[in-house]
Amino acid sequence: MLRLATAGESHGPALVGILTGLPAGLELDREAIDADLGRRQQGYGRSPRQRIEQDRVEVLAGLRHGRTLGTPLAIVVANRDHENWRWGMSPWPPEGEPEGKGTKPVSLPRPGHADLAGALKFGHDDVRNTLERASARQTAITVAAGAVCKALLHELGVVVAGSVLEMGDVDSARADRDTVGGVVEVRARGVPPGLGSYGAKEDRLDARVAAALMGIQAVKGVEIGDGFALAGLRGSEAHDEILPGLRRETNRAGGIEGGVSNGEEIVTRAAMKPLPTLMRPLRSVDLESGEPAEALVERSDVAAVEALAVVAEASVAFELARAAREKFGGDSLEDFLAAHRAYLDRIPWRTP
Ligand code: EPS
Repeated sequence: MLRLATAGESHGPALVGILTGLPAGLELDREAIDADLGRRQQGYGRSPRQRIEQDRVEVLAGLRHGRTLGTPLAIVVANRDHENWRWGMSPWPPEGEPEGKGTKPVSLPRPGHADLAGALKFGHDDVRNTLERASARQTAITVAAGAVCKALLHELGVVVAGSVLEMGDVDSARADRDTVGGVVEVRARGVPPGLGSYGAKEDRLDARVAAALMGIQAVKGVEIGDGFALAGLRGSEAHDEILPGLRRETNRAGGIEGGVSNGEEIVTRAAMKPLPTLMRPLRSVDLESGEPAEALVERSDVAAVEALAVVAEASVAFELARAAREKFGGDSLEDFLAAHRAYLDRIPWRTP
């Protein structure tokens, strides 16, 4: 079973991930992983933070001479900005006088951020104890792990790609000290039919892909294939007829029927709300005094829609790799690929 456990605060020392369930013998390309980390940092509307960070993956375990060992893969992405938060984000009680950033407690929750709900839930007096982990900074590890999953999927001939479909006008939003959101799409080609299952709701591939996308910061809506538009159509207009050779002329289902991949391209979209840190803050309440106040203003992005496309791509790649590991198993890459080949030989399906 492929699993990813992660940890790390936005301005703490580093982001960490442990990926278990990879087969042995998978070749990883450090530059390909770093290239995806770099793609995530780009795009219109990013905060000046991205000039401080130059995300690179470090591997601490599970890899030898560029090939997986079949044991847990431990990955790290350092937070270069931690240098400016050494006192404020010190994991241990800090020594010396307070200096740098993060020394003063935050008590002004931002509407739309995890600030208020997180502070209430965990009983934090300092909202920073919530916002540091809730920050989308942690998506760097998702992308590094997703790049590893893309390498595995590549062995099956599967290609996953994210792109931006829509985004608000960053220039005018920045001038108005406001933020914008947008819509991204992820497509996956070469996915064999039969990933996921209708046997239980948690096994359904669409449910898993949707959960993975909804798990990304600021995502408020997800659809598979034509999604919400299908609700207004008749059945005769909504489904993808099956033609000789098991060919389809349409793909309104987005490559998943009954929670199982049907061999067509997987198509999914995610809607991102405008980011909640506004330079012209919304009304809030000071949690210390209980009095009306303006929400916290601190350095942030105007938009991160292009970054979301990369994070969504990585998240879908993880779910597809997980479903492929379940279906084809194998302790080594060779066994995994042999099972994939035997399956495709057995079913009446055009191979990619
Ligand atoms: C984020 C706030 C900003 C973003 C951050 C996500 O952080 P900072 O306050 O340090 O500028 O830059 O995203 C990243 C650091 C990143 O690498 O994506 C938030 O509140 O979610």
